Amino acid sequence: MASTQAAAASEQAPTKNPTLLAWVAKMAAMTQPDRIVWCDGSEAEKQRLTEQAVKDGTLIPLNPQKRPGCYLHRSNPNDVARVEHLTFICTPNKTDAGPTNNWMEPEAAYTKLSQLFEGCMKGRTMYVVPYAMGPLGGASTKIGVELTDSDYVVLNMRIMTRMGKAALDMLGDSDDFNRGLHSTGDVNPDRRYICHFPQDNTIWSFGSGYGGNVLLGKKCLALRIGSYLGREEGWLAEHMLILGVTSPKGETTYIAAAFPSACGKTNFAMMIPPKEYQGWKIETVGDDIAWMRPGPDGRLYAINPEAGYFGVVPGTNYKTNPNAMETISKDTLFTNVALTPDGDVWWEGKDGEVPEELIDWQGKPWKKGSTEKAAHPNSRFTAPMSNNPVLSAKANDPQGVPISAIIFGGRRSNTVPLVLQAFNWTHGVFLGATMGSETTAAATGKVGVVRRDPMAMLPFCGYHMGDYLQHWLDMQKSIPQLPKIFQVNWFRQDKNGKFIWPGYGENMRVLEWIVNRVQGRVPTQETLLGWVPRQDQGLNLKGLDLSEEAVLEATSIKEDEWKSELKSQEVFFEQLGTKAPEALMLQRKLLIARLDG
Ligand code: TSX
Ligand code: MN
Repeated sequence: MASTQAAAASEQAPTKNPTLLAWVAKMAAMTQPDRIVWCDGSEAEKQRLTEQAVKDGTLIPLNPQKRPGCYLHRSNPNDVARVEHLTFICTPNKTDAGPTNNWMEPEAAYTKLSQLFEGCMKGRTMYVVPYAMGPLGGASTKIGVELTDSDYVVLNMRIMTRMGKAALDMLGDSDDFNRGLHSTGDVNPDRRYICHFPQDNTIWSFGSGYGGNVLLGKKCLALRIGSYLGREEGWLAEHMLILGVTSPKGETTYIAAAFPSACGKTNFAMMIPPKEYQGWKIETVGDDIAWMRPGPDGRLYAINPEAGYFGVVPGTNYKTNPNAMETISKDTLFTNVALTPDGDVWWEGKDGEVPEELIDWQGKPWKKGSTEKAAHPNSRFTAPMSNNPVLSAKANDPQGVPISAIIFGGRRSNTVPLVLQAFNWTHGVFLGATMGSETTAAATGKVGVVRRDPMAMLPFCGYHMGDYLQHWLDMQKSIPQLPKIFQVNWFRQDKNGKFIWPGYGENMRVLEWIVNRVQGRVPTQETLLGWVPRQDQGLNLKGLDLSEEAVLEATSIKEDEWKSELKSQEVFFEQLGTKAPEALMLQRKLLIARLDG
């Protein structure tokens, strides 16, 4: 049986790549699918798979007048988010994975998961999904092949990556591709594992059908395996949006920014400047992941390895993100949102009236006023980036864009001021390393607790966090024209718990200051924490309905808050043990000395 399948696999395969054929045959021998289908990424294939997914109930067609080309998918209610406790980095030594990752010994992991994969595709189809992370033909671009028994995964990968024949052509006969194996299995949380084998450039994912666990190009390859490869090869794989800001004079500055989840990365990447900024334009290169490497001119160049957006739906509306609303108006897959009687989708925080009646994300009738959420808080859209009205033309440029500034942000109700610039690269890495974000009601656990999330990479770093921070420090030597590093906080609150800074489009004022700083146009004020906007020649607040006290409060630096902040940072650094980089420990000491001095 196994050898018949191996023959079948190579017979219809649109490639002669011997490594790829042998691997597909081996995986098919283990999982024993009834059929093997090589995906070409064509329109005809999309139609065929969509029709089939509608027939088997995986997709519900939406009203073609209201949402042309859009479908709704409901995942198993036990399978609605990434599962960090079931995500493993499988390196020979536990210390290589570090204290912030779950670890399994590679052979033990292969053995354990082989038992789950054994025969799991009987009666099913195995899809072979070749895909490129990054613009086709780019030097930074990586090829992956995902074997999956889920048509939903294929249709999502088709949006999120450059999938099909083009990727296979780019691979040619090379053996340099990520080997991804996925089966939805029986969606049992007790038999769910997402295992990464960085040394083998391999990912095995079993027992889930949800986005981040199964769209292997995204968090698994582009961040966990990517960060590992980045360290080996001298580049950075980061959880960052990339945007271009163009001034009325036509000068474009490219910026990368890391924010933990629930801080509005997608909103920031698609932001519309306020009316006072006529002639300014923000364009999106990417909303989630940046791969950055030094370019021939000594600057740091970034590509967005993805081709689509897998964004959180609730809270998205024409006030918070009009460009996202346009992006998801057609050819979009919705997962776990509510269905309206007229075949449109609905979610908490959508514009307009709450409908009287809905079908909720679990497929049950829902009435206005219900205490249950109609859409799951982690419900998602999968939309092609080509739908984005402000997509940068550079999003498809294999060279990427030269990054002038890197921003680190977090959700902090106190302590961290609106914006500051790091004194230098090492200090900037310290700001990234000490990033923290307060938990929101949507997340599990307590509200308002600061979680350390260095560079927003805590769940996504594929090796030891201490080695990762050292790699960031080391990159200084290979980037002659270093980006300037900034820290921002849109989420500071007043005594009454009200957000002080209006955020959203008004963040353009902070962005303009950052642009002016990197272009060397404005003077600055030195503080204990870094350089901040001066009272004069600082932030442009023209037309902003915000009192002078509020601005002072949003930008204030309170020494007592920083003394407790440093204590809380210490807990994180202690976790890294001897791998906590010396240069960061010195930054910490300098800050303590400045505060005590
Ligand atoms: O995305 C956000 N950004 C960045 C936008 C470019 N959000 C949403 C975060 C959850 C995804 C924000 N929330 C931002 C922000 O800058 N700021 C805030 C906090 C805030 C919330 C509401 C108001 C002001 C600030 N104002 C009113 O509701 C009227
Ligand atoms: Mn993300």
